[in-house]
Amino acid sequence: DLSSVTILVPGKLNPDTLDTLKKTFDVEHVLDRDVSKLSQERRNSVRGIAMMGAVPADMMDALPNLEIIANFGVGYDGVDVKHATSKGVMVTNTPDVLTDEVADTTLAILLMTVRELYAAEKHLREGRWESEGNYPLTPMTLRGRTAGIMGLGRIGLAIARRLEAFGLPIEYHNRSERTDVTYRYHPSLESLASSVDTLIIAAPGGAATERAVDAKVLKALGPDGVVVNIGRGTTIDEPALIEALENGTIRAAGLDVFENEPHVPARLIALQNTVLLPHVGSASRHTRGAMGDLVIRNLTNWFQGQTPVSPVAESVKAGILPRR
Ligand code: 8YV
Repeated sequence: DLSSVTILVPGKLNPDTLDTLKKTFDVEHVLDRDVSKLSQERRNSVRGIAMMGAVPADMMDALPNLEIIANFGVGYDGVDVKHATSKGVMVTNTPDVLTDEVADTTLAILLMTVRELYAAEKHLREGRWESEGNYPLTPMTLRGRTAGIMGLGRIGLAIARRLEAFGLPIEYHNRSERTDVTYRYHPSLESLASSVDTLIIAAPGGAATERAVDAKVLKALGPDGVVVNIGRGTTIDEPALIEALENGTIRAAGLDVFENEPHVPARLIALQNTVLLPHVGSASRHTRGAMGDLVIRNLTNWFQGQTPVSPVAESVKAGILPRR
């Protein structure tokens, strides 16, 4: 009987997902994420977590009967998976269901950035087309560009397919070379950056790529360089990016993610050669709904003694199984 299984929701969650969860499970919603203020008895009863954002080690340690963490999102850099794995706690995420949405958004950001579509739209809305005339011709174009993808996973590949349709040559950097694509592989990010002029970041984030896109990489990308980031803000050295945009080391950037969300540095906002979006890559009702359904299916499966639909690689590797 799932209604006797307690699921902790620390912080905000998609409202439809929260509603469905409440209809299925016994939900403890701790909006300020402070689990320590729950009674010991209540903490003991928690067997699952449904969340977006972060689950640090101390939150897991405060819940002695925790079995599963169901992350709302494909990226789970906020979850201390190493700690979860060491405790035999399953972690699931929401791959696939958001791939096309995020790839669509990426192409939109790229076009907005190189063709100044936001500024051009503003020109019309402010009545300047009629009063001043045409919006100036854009110095940048997608024509003749070469795309370099950092992180050729599911989302990176969906972006690559779209870029192919746009006629762009594609190269990539990944943890390891893929055997199922013919795109040129670069074993280092700097090598990729020096070979292309359009760097698209679709890497998952986390310690391994923290601030990997640094001053050296940006310099290698060069003065016509465009950076698009739809992965994680932590993958870019944000102060170095701001420098590079201010002094012309690169040309422009389109960013959906930032180092310290929802804070966006004022210097970044002051720049005209940036397109800045509030982490909307997957943010349609359709796709967030599908992600929520997957979170719930992962939890439902688990508490019915089955394997979850989408366990993360670390949990699979560790052979973590339901407890019944
Ligand atoms: C999530 C995301 O909605 O899937 C991801 O990794 O970044 C977004 O799609 C986000 O994690 C929750 O706010």
